[in-house]
Order: sequence, then C-alpha cells, then structure tokens
Amino acid sequence: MSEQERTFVMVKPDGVQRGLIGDVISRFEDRGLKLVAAKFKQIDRDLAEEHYGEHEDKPFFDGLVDFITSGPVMAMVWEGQDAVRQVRGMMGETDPAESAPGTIRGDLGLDLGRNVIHGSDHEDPGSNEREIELFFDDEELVDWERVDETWLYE
Ligand code: IDP
Ligand code: MG
Repeated sequence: MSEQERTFVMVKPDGVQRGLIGDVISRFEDRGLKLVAAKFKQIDRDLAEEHYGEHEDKPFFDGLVDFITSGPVMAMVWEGQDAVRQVRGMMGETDPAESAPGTIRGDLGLDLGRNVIHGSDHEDPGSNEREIELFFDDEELVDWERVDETWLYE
C-alpha cells in the first residue's frame, strides 16, 4: 500500500441544515477513503477565527466567521492515498458556480458564500495536520483497517 495521508474535512452549517451530511460521507466512503475521526459540533468564534486565520484580512472574513458559527458542523478526518489532494478534487472549486458537475460543490451548491464543505488545502502543505490538531485530540483519531483495503490498493 502506498503512503497514507490524513485530511481535515468539514460539512459546513449550510450542508448540515440541508441534510447533506450523509451524501458527503457516502462519496468519501465510496471512493475508498477511511473515516478516522468525526465530531458534530457548534464552533465558537475563537475556533472559527483560528481555523480561517489565513483570511483575516479579507473583506469576507467577518461574514465567513458569522456563517461558520451559525449552526453545527460535521468535522471529520479522512485517510487514504493522496487524501488531501483527492478530497479537494472531489470538492470542486471554491465557488460552486465554477465547479464541475460530479463534484460536491458542483452538485450541491450554487453560491460562493454557501459552498457546503471545507477541506484542507493541498497547496498549503501542513494545513491538514494543523486543522486536524485544531479540531481533534490525538486519542480521538482511530487507527483501524477497512475490510476492503486489499481491494482498494495494489
Ligand atoms: P476553499 O474553501 O476552497 O479552501 P478559501 O479561499 O480558503 O476557499 O476560502 C475559505 C472560504 O471562505 C470559502 O470556502 C468560502 O466559504 C469563503 N469565501 C472565499 N472567498 C469568498 C468571497 O469572495 N466571498 C464570500 N465568501 C468567500
Ligand atoms: Mg482554503
């Protein structure tokens, strides 16, 4: 099996309210990724501001923090080969309107400010580890084997 990688994924409040948690989880499970942690939670402003710290100077920052704290989120860690980049590919572009059909944002959203899902950025190395640490304690990450792993990897 090639090198496994972990990535942080979050169904945002719009996705939770619209009942899309199951759809998003199914896509990752079907692809062969492995869920290693999950937490349904309400984010407070401190956590939101830290998570989106790279955007603090952007005009949309306050609205983004309002939005991400407006209701519960489903925070998860998914593991697999090239997981960070593969999940980003499955998510589509930041703007759902620019996202290809077949991607999560391209299938499930229309508006930039309501784009259903967050995933660690493969163009920002280390963001996966940083985000996983921000949302989960070490003991919340579960090491386990999927029964189909030998059929997923050569
Ligand atoms: P990403 O989620 O695809 O990584 P980022 O550029 O990191 O995109 O932006 C973080 C989040 O901020 C986006 O997912 C989106 O919810 C929000 N956002 C980004 N740009 C805008 C904007 O121009 N207007 C409103 N919200 C934005
Ligand atoms: Mg980003």
